Amino acid sequence: MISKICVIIPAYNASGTIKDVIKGALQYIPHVIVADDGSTDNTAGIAADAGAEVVEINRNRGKGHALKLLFKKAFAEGYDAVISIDADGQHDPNEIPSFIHTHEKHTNDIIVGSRMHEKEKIPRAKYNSMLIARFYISFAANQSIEDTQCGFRLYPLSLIKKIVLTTDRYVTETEILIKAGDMQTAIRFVDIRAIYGNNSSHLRPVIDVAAITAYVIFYLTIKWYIEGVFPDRPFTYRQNGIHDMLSQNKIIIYLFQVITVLTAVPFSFLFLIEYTLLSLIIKNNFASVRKLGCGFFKITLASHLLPVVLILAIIEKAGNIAGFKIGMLDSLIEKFYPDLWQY
Ligand SMILES: Nc1nc2c(ncn2[C@@H]2O[C@H](COP(=O)(O)OP(=O)(O)O)[C@@H](O)[C@H]2O)c(=O)[nH]1
Ligand SMILES: [Mg+2]
Repeated sequence: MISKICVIIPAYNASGTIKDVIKGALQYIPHVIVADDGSTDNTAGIAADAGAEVVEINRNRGKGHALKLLFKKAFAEGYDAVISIDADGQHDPNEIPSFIHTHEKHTNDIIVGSRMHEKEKIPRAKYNSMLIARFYISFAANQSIEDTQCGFRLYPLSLIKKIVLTTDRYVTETEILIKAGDMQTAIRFVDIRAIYGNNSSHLRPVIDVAAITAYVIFYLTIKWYIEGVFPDRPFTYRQNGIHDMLSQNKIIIYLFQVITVLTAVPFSFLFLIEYTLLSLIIKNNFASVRKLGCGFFKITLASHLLPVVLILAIIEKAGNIAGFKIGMLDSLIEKFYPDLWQY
């Protein structure tokens, strides 16, 4: 059976780029749906003129909310899968066929665009943060995910229906990868171009990055609690299971995230002990980590190094402004936050 696929674009103040993205996508896929997220420019009008169906959100609620709305809309219109693409021209619609080809072979899998093979085109600080994100998100998703931060993806909607999405803004895309991977879905990648022009990002470097980090730590803590006490349990996500139950109330999530983030570093020692000693009575606990053969030591070390990374990043940034290049951070990150699945 051939899937019915549409393209979805969450858009916010993208009047300068949205037309080319839509026209480009329509060359390969007959239907494009744009969610205009309370833009203050003419994004909606330009998108409609370019041939897209436009859903208007009256005030800005962020990428995650727009994506969830677009999933529902595409599902209601009878689509089996959606391809999401950014509105700001950072993704080349001419690469849509790669997603379709991979989807034809692997209908149930998520396919994510990867820019990691174009390292030299990605701003260095961004690339380093992509490596650290990959290190942790891959653990949560039980597999190596090449590029965890790319918004150019193909999602099968039957899979999306099985996941309860509890997060907002930029966190939702990470939540989807983690929960899908942690319920045994394969996450594949296709190489795409890394395009860093002069487009400005809406991502708030501190708030949005902190929100993603807090969510990943929160998820991993719960996952490793479960894996620590159950034998042979590498996959811990179930719809409406413990992960979703703990994420139902916004205040509880915030409190829980603050607590898990603050206690993450000391607790990683606890996990190390649980990993080593509890395994004497619980066979194959931490099944997802154990199969990598690296033990908990690498995770504990990487987590304790995070404050060092932060300090070094600040020193290097100050150094750059003062006109000299230090460059210690790159090798440190490549060494301590590797892709453990490639070993
Ligand atoms: N609906 C909606 N989409 C957004 C919003 N912010 C960003 N996006 C979408 O997400 C894409 C990536 O966001 P961007 O700010 O460029 O992040 P970056 O590329 O990671 O720096 C954009 O091209 C938009 O398509 C938002 O507030 N609402
Ligand atoms: Mg962008």
